[in-house]
Amino acid sequence: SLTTVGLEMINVSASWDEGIVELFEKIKRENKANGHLTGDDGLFFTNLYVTPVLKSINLRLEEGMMLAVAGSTGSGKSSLLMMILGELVPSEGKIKHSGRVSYSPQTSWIMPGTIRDNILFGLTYDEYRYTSIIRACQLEEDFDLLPDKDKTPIAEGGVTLSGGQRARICLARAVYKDADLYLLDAPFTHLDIATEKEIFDKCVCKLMASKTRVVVTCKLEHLKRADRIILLHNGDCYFYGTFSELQAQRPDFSSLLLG
Ligand code: TTP
Repeated sequence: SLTTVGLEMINVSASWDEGIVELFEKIKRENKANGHLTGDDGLFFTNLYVTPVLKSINLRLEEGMMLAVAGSTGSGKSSLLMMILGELVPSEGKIKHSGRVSYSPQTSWIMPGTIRDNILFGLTYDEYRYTSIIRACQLEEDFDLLPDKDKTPIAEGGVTLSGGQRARICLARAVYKDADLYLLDAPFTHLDIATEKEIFDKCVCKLMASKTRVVVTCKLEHLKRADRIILLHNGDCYFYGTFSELQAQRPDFSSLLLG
């Protein structure tokens, strides 16, 4: 076919155990050096993390598609994103994507500087691009209330931002970066339902319409508008496909979306 692959996973499995074992060994060495007893703490880590965090994941997105990653807490949604980022290396299978990735983590972070610095994050200011993004992320009204608008310094000596403002600034930063693939991990935390709905529609669906997107979300409205949905359950792919296929094949799916 003529379509280009935006993201593909073929039979991918992974576990976090190696990292955890490494970390544990480091803690053990440090404790030993400090003269602390460690006992059998190692068993705790091994039992918890030795099982794969993701098992036999298959998916294929064409360029410009939106994938919704859903599933209950601890089901592996963030881990799936870490795997695309290369932070979690698959023990089996193959991942393909076209290269430049922009990632918005679940926990928003702000560096010292102005709000604008936090969005541009070292990139040059393009007025049109910047304005469309802050509009789509519903940040304009917030800026109007600040003494120096988006040139207001944040962190030490500057204004304190709300959780929702931080979340929207981090989303704007991820969207401003020019990439082939956008990974948005639960970008709507701390936002009220109306703001979430607006930003999902204006930013994720419309402004980013031509971008390949992977969005962690459990909202029914978001799943409906995604091109593909992956529903994880304890690291297994409980479902992969379109929303109508989800309704037909997994009529009980909503019980897995809570949390
Ligand atoms: P997550 O991938 O964080 O699961 P999730 O994103 O679905 O959960 P939530 O909705 O609560 O954010 O975790 C799956 C398992 O992987 C869990 O046992 C914790 C483990 N894990 C690590 O060990 N290291 C990591 O960096 C991450 C992200 C997860």
